[in-house]
Amino acid sequence: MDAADKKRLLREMLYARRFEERCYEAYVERKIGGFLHLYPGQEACAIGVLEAARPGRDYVITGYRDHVHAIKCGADPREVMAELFGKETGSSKGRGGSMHIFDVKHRFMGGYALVGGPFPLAAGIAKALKLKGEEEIAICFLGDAANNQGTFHEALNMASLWQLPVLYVCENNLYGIGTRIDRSTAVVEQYKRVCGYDIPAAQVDGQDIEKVYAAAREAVAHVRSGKGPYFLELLTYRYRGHSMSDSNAYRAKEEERQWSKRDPIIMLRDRLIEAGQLSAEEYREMDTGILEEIEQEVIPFAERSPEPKVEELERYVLADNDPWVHGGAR
Ligand SMILES: Cc1ncc(C[n+]2csc(CCOP(=O)(O)OP(=O)(O)O)c2C)c(N)n1
Ligand SMILES: [Mg+2]
Repeated sequence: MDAADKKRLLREMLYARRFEERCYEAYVERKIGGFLHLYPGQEACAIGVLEAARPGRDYVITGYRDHVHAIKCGADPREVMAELFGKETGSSKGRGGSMHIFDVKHRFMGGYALVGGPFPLAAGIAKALKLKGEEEIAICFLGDAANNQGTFHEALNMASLWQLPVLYVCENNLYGIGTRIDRSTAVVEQYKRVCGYDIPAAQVDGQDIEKVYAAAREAVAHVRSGKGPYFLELLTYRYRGHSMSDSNAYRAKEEERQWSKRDPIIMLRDRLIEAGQLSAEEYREMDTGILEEIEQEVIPFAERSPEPKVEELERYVLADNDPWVHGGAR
């Protein structure tokens, strides 16, 4: 990566941070309702991995902490914010909310509330890609607690057996809601868990975007070359509670302090400044520009967009439920 690429990644991570912080405020202002899971602390994971792939062409799927993944795939941040505001212009027409961002045009396949739900879907997408002989791959992000779901083991077994082009990326932030990983999981180092399926795996520092990018390049190259699935574990940390309804009282303040010293944005910023590739002034301008963009383009778009119409409540429901609704035969 050259200096220009690193600066772009710095901007993308800072944008993600500011976007998520603004979501927090909008939630407190009651402009966003329902569930909201934020991403600060983990920015280098989604942005670093997808930088090594072909965002917008490769198929990406994740859980409910999904805004940044969608934006890196090419989703319009205004449409993501409008979705959070429950508006018709949202990426899921305001029907999905934070956990169900979806952007088929950019091959962002969601956004799932069900822990473990995306694993078999990713394997299915990869199976389709293989059958069609496509060059694209599937990339499935997951949490450390999600790996205890049965679907994880079922999907990885089939992915390995059929040598499917799928990359599983575990964002290990050490917690599943309020439960620390060593209280829920027998083998805490997640990359070791996939040896039973003969899937190559690696573990890397998820706070250092250059390391994430380098590891992801190898992982993506492996999968794209037809050698079957790969599992990448990223060691990371979320700064906020699990969701907006989590008071975050279960973590030691000292642990939080230690992780904040390894902030992915600050680490890359300082490295660029030390190398003489960025000035403090340039960084401030970058930040101001991002804050202005969010305040002047993203938030007003979401605010001014119309609510979905009540008459259209049943529109976009996939099943043909007319007979049920109109009293027809079962
Ligand atoms: C099938 C299912 N079981 C339980 C839940 C409740 N739940 C929501 S998030 C979560 C923990 C997931 O933690 P992790 O996979 O580590 O992801 P993180 O939130 O840390 O990103 C649980 C158990 C759910 N959403 N779906
Ligand atoms: Mg977790």
